[in-house]
Amino acid sequence: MEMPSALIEVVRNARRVVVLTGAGVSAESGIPTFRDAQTGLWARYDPEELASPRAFKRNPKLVWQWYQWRRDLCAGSTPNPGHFALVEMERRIPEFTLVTQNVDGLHALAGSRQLLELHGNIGRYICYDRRHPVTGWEPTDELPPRCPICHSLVRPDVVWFGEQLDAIVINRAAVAAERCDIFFSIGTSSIVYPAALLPQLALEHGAIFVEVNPNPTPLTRFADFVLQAPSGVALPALVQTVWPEVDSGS
Ligand code: BJW
Repeated sequence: MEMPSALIEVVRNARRVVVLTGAGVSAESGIPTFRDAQTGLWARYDPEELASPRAFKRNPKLVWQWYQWRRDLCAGSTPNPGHFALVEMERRIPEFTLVTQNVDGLHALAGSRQLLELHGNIGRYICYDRRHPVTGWEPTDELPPRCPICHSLVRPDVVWFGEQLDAIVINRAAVAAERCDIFFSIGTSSIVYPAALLPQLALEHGAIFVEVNPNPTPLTRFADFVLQAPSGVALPALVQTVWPEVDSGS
C-alpha cells in the first residue's frame, strides 16, 4: 500500500503519538463492529438499545445473554496485524499512548502496554448496585447471577450509554491528546462521546491528525492524512515503510 511521503516523515520524527481505536480495528479478528448489522441470533436487536442501564433494568437476562455471546466471541479471537503494528509503533515512538474504545482486550493480548481502555473490558464483572468487582458466583440457574457481597445483579464492567467514563482514564487520554505531535483515529465511527472529543482536542492543540478507516466519518474532513483502508492492511504497511527494519512476521 502506497504511503504519502509527508506522512512517513512526520511519523519517523514524532516524539509523542496518541492512537484512538474503535471496533474497526478488531473487525479483521472476526469481531463485528458495534454499528455493523448484527447477524444470527442477535440480528433483531439494536446494540445501542442493549448497551444501557435502562435496557439492563428492563430485561437483565437478555442483556446478560448478549454480553455472554460477545464475551465468548472475544475469548475465541486473536489479535490481527493491525493490533501488532500498534505494538511495533509503541516500541519505536518515545511517548506513545493507545486509547481504545474496545472492550475486547485484544490490544493487551497483542502486547500493547501504554493502554487506556475508555469503555472498560468485557472480561471483567461488577455488580449493578454497588459496583463491587465480581470474580465468581455460586452456581445458579438464575441469569444474571448475583453479587456474593450485596446480592445485586452482576453485569459486565463496561461503560454503557449515559454512564460516566472513569475520570482518571479519560483525563489521562485528554492530557495525552493535548500534548501529542500526531493523533491517529483508527477504525472508529467517531460518533460516541466523550471519545470523539479527543481528536478535536488534539487538533485544537496543533497535532497532525491521521484517520485510518475504509469509510468516511464526521471527522474525515479535518484529517491531514486519510488512509482509506482496513487497519490490518494500512498499519503494517505504515510501520514497514517508516521502519523498514521491522520484521513483518512479528
Ligand atoms: C474499520 C474496519 C477495518 C470497519 N479497519 N476500520 C455529546 C453529544 C451528543 C451525545 C453525547 C455527548 N456526550 C455524551 C453523549 C451521550 C453518549 C453519546 O456519545 N451518544 C452518541 C451516540 C450520540 N455518550 C455517553 O453516554 C457516554 N457517557 C457520558 O458521556 O457520560 C457523561 C454523561 C452522563 C449522563 C448524561 C450526559 C453525559 C458513554 C458512552 C459509552 C459508549 N459505550 C459503548 C458500549 C461499550 C460496551 C460494549 O461494547 O458493549 O461503546 S457504545 C459503542 O460505541 C461502544 C464503542 O466503544 C463505541 C464506539 O463505537 P466504534 O468503536 O466507533 O464502532 P462503530 O461500529 O461505530 O464504528 C466502526 C468503524 O470501523 C466504522 O467507521 C467502520 O467504517 C470502521 N471499520 N472495518 C478499520 N477493517
